[in-house]
Amino acid sequence: MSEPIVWYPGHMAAAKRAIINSIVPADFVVELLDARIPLSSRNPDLKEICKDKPRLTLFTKTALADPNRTALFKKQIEAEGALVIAIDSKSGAGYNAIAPAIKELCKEKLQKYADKGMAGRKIRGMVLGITNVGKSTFINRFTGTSKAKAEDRPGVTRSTQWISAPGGIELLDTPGLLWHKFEDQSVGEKLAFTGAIRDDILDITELGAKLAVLLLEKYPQLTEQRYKVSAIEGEPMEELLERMAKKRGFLQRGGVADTERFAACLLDEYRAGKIGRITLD
Ligand SMILES: Nc1nc2c(ncn2[C@@H]2O[C@H](COP(=O)(O)OP(=O)(O)O)[C@@H](O)[C@H]2O)c(=O)[nH]1
Ligand SMILES: [Mg+2]
Repeated sequence: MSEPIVWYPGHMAAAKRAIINSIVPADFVVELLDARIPLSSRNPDLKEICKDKPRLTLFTKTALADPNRTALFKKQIEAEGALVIAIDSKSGAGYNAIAPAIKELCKEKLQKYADKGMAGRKIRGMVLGITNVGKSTFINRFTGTSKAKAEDRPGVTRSTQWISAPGGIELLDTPGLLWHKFEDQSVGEKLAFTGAIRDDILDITELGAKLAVLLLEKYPQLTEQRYKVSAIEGEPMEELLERMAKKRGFLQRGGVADTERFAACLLDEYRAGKIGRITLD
């Protein structure tokens, strides 16, 4: 058995403390979930961090996710009483609904400001979510600026200043938060597949093999179409990866499958949405 993925470096603990401190002046919280793993990308600490602040939940990267699953998970989270909007920050899908939803969430506060003759006062929202979920990209698109730093590499957001959006809304970018123990190992793995955990601390070959198994199980048609292999019952995952590498022509000298290079390629292609619209939760 492989070691479970546990990733909670010191800067994550510091980030959590910083967020708990800076949430005080926020009027509301925007929670970002990756539509490809809406449950696994949910931070169970968020309730503790947000306390009773009104919360808007956004599903990001919906263009990469299975639309049927997105609709299903949206309903499921809405059933808990949350306000959920599915967006994609590349196309801008869903963006029109965001400002009205924030105003609705902060209705009482806005009314209070109006009653006190402070109608122009801005409402402030803190943007929270795991590394790489799309926080900076969302803030930049929503505010029409490029002040939040979007990075392909996880773990690089630096906490900055409140950024103004049209309509009297201000947003604060935050560093990505992961949590200490993934209650179930598959959560850690899914975070790694989608790119929320830095690759350089992981065994890429093993990760690629696990992703190959999961893809064939959940989306056999899309996976067979792209990689020209189908599942063989009882086959060890290393052998599946070897077959896939060979099919793709990833060979080392002597005709041995280059599984490490193929694993990296599989992860890249999954993350880029090249296999199709796939949700892993
Ligand atoms: N397709 C797609 N890619 C996105 C979306 N949002 C963010 N990304 C990409 O995901 C990566 C991480 O985004 P970033 O905003 O830096 O995430 P952060 O760590 O949460 O701030 C970048 O490569 C973005 O271009 C989205 O809605 N759709
Ligand atoms: Mg960021």
